[in-house]
Amino acid sequence: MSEQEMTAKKRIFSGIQPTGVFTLGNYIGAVRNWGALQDAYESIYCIVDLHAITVMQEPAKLRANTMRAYALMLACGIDPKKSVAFIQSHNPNHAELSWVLSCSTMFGELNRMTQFKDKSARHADNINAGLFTYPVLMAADILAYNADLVPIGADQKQHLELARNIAVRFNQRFGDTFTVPEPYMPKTGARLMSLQDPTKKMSKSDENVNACVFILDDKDTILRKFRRAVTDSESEVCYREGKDGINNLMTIYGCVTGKTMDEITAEFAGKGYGDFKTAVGEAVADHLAPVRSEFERLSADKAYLNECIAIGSEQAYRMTRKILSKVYRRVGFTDRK
Ligand code: AQP
Repeated sequence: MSEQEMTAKKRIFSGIQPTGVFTLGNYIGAVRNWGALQDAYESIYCIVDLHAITVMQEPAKLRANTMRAYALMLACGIDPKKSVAFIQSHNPNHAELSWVLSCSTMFGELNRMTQFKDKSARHADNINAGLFTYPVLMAADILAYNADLVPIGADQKQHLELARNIAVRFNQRFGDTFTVPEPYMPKTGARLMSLQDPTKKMSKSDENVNACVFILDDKDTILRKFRRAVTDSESEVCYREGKDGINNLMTIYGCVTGKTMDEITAEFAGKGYGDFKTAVGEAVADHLAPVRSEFERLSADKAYLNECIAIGSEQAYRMTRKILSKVYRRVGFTDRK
């Protein structure tokens, strides 16, 4: 892409944690849209390993998971020739900007974040300061690129709102510096729910493996997980309040087939939940099959992956250095000679 073409386009930024194989929720809520948006936007996507260590990680496993997440990101459709695709810790500007922004973020704001409350309840033995300041680092990730748009699932909406507030506050105090980013959420599938507890979001770190479909699961596993999905004691496939399990399965089926809720209801009229669950499993497995085979192909080519990571990290560093220098001047730091 030429320099001119790049600057004419709006900028998009998003990231995903290497805390495990991506779930169907991560894929439908976020990563699938990244690929779809990369022609229309100047796109920057990264594996956010700095965020991952806010919960306990085993170092060797984190390293392997980060490489796997990078390969998965490409397998989901991110083309490193069209997008800047890199690993967050390879660009130190994220962490540097995060410190400056943390001094423009109020304790009370961070204390209201629901993800902090959820994660500190789940990791009561490790409520570290990084878990608390996670949203500031996320703001730095986005603002360091002056991104216009951030594709996210619904669970990240509150964090994005905070990033916007931080940008506005900084701009008011120090003069126009940051673009105030907008969220980009899919119309359906912004919040896929656990298959075992449909009142909880589907999460890759869920201890119950039957709660999520991972995008590398084989067909039999996918079918089994959907057959075991928790539903209700009725038998009618229709989208209605109180039918959380069926609503979630209908959303998933709609996202992978493009069918509307009315079409799905008509298709399964008079059929039981068993038939419906099998159909959802089949449709998801078929939808994910090309991602799985592309992942296998890419994983066998470590040299290619390492080259893409190196190029992406260098591009990301260059894009953010200018903004960081501007921030340093604005807050009153002396020039580095
Ligand atoms: N269930 C979901 N439905 C729709 N979108 C989702 N996302 C996550 N879960 C769902 C979106 O995926 C992107 C990447 O998420 P992340 O890895 O940065 O962190 P997360 O939101 O905390 O996702 P997980 O899977 O729940 O990770 P763990 O278990 O490690 O905390 C984000 O855009 C997110 O909105």
